[in-house]
Amino acid sequence: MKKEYYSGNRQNFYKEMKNGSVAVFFSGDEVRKSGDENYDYFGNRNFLYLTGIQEAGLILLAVKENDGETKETLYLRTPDFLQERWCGKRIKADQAAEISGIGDFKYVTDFKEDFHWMVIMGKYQNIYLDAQKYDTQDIDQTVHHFRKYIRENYSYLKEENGTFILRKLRTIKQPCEIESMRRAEEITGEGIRAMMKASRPGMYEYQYKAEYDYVLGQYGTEGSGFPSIISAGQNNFCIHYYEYSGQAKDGDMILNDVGARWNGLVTDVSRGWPCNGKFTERQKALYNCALATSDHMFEILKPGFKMMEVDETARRYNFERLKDIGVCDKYEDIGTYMWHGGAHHVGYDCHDMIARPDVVKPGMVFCVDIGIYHEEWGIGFRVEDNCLITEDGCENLSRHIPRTIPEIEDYILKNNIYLRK
Ligand SMILES: [Mn+2]
Repeated sequence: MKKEYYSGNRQNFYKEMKNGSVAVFFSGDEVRKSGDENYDYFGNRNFLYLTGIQEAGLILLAVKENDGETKETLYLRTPDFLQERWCGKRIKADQAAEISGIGDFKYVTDFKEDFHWMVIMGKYQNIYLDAQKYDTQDIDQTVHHFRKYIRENYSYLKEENGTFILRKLRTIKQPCEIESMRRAEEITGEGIRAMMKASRPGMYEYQYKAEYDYVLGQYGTEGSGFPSIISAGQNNFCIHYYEYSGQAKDGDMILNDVGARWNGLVTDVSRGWPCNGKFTERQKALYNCALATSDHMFEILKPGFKMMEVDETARRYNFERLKDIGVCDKYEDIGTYMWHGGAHHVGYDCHDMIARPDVVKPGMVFCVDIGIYHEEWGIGFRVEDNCLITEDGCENLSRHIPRTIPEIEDYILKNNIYLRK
């Protein structure tokens, strides 16, 4: 991404700030895993959206004066020769300027004092923080400790919900974000095709995953946008399955729910196929219901469609298809076969943290995810694609990944070295 993109994101945020306010954002910290080892650092997504920088321990301070003028400073970690020798270089001001477009830098060790002298004069009434938790049980992060510190020491600063503004901004994808998602879709597709190429009865789930991960690894260090779900047979009945220990038996369906990340943007695609490359009559019947439902959704989705009705419309349509093949008689029973909804937004997060809109608008990207789980027949899979809403309709960003039964069977037949006759 260009630095103008990140500058633009910050300007859009500042526009939403009230005059006489400050905003403080944290890049996040490393979390201890065990012994002297940390979990991989994973930067705060909103900090990444605002700056393009992923490094632990940084702080972005922005002020909006009473006349509406804004000023921003990025606080960097102080150079530390030994720490950097062991753990890697810390970002320097010129590098940070090049990525983010920010022009003013200081060191994090100056932050507390700077902040104190700035707000103690009484010029600012509000403070914007990105402190909204997903769950009340979530552990406190740096921003929550900072909020406590503000309440104890500067209680006259009224807290404003910066998370909400960021969610609103992230709802509509910009052209460069959509381009990044297209690139991520290509890589995801190559990863899924690699699994199809290697598929055969007797293959372990971890081997499928290794095929997928190998492809992603060829494109850089961003890798997967979320933990991959890759399963076979009975394990397909666990919606969020991460064990990868099972083995595909002849006749089993393979389920995967995966997505590469590119420039921070994530995709989320599911494909299902028989491990032996040939759909049985029952697999065909169920798969075509899900596919018809998905196709129907891509035909009707356009600006103005009520977001609340996306899931419901898919469920009703899929029920009719399942009824046609004699699987489900009453709409009340559809939950026996459809275990999850399928219209979550995707972006910087796989389940993107946006402000859930009332109606579908151009530039939104969300999943159309049709899962069917028939335990009695031992068949479970989902067909999940990424829907970009355009000016007058929508586009399936993952359409190029083998999706119909002939496409999947042909692809496997032509490319699979184990199953090719
Ligand atoms: Mn998914």
